[in-house]
Amino acid sequence: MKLIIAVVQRQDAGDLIEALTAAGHRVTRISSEGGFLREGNVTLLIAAEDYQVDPILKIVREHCYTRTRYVSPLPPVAESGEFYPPTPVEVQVGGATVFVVRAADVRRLTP
Ligand code: 2BA
Repeated sequence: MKLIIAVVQRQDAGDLIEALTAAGHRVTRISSEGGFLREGNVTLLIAAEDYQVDPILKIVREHCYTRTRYVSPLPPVAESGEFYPPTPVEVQVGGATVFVVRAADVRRLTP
């Protein structure tokens, strides 16, 4: 059994969750934020049998796109009177960052 942790862009999350649930997988969506861009993204938790991992990753790959973002770094400390406008830096975000970890057990507890 595996726990798949997938960090995806918010724009891709809705369609991806729909596709995963349509294929019979259970998904938990958690709102998260990337440490670099400090923008909202989505983390999905998907517990699955080993044989389901590859089909799940295929669905993730099909629904997550690479996007280009431009980040303005902090302006350098300038000598008095000088101004250096920061040049935006191009960053490629996505498709998805996926961690596949061994899960000992998955239990749904009821009273
Ligand atoms: P962020 O940390 O906001 O990173 C967004 C994008 O910025 C990254 O896209 C990457 O292209 C770039 N980036 C991140 N750290 C960088 C650095 N130190 N220097 C230069 N560029 C950097 P992705 O690689 O597609 O990552 C998308 C999101 O996935 C990340 O958002 C973060 O939330 C998560 N993530 C990526 N790698 C991770 C890891 N090793 N552990 C945990 N979360 C990770």
